[in-house]
Amino acid sequence: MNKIEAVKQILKGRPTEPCDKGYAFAPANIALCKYWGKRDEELNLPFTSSLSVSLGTLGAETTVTITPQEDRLTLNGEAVPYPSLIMQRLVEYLSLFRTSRDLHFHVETYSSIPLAAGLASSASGFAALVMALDHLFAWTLDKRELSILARMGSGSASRSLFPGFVKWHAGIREDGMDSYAELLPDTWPEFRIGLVMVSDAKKTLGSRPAMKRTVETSYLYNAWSAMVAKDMSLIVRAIHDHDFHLLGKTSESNALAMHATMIDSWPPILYWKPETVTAIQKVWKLREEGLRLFFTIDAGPNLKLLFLKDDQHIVLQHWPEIEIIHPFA
Ligand code: 2P0
Repeated sequence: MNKIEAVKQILKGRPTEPCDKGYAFAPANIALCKYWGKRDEELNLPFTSSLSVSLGTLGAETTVTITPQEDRLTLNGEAVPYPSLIMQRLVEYLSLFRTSRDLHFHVETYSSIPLAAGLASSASGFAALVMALDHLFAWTLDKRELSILARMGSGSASRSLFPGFVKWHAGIREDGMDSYAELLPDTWPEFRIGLVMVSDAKKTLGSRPAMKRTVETSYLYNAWSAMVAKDMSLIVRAIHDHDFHLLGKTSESNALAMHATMIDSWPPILYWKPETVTAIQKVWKLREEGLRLFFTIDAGPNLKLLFLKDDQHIVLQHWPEIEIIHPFA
């Protein structure tokens, strides 16, 4: 099935005339059990399920209106020019929802994600966009359907429709109708994330081609799905029991295993800088000294520290410059 058919299936019988304006907010998210590798690149269907925590008020606020001539994107108050990769991806996505050839959209987005913080903005961007479109057309889709539509913009966007802990079910169907995210009922107000910036340089390889290369060439990737199945059940249990040690340990080891599959690819993929390794070793040393501190790393060089409220002052002594996120504030 292609994207157009999948969108048609979801929007069957829904209104096709836009109202004046659609608005939505969606949070950014960080995966504790990672999504890495697609079984279908067109629909962004993953091989494995993943689990994330949303970042509270950090994310994208998007307004969509109708405009003549061509689609426009205004990002944090500035018009994004054609041609650019971001416009190309946006126009291609918006075309899935064009109910007539001369219908065009003006997408205005404000992102509160700290610039260059090494957080993916595509997740909150596509999630906010799809909810704003739902509002614009008055589709009144449920979260499962919205998650499926967001996933077709960017896989991790499927998880950005909810606050808190979110599980994206990989699904097994070819049409992807069982590949969507759901909110876990548990909250954890003491949970904290610290963003350690070791580099704000633009990455040389995007996560899309990096995932593809890993799937095609990594020998270790064969072990990834078994690892995810085990990690997923441990993380769900840790969240439910508020077992921070189990959560931190499993998330850190899951992130390291994902990077191992990249290093094992050919040509090898290594997002880390020397400063990444220095920061990893600093976490390990502090942990040996008794601090309850773990990390996760996405497709980039920066660390996301995982800790609890009670240890925030100690973490700040060691990293005075970091931004601290309260996912449940
Ligand atoms: C994640 N990442 O679970 C993983 C961990 C990066 C490392 O999801 O191709 O931008 O749009 O589906 O969602 C980044 O990949 O990829 C990502 P597409 P996406 O958060």
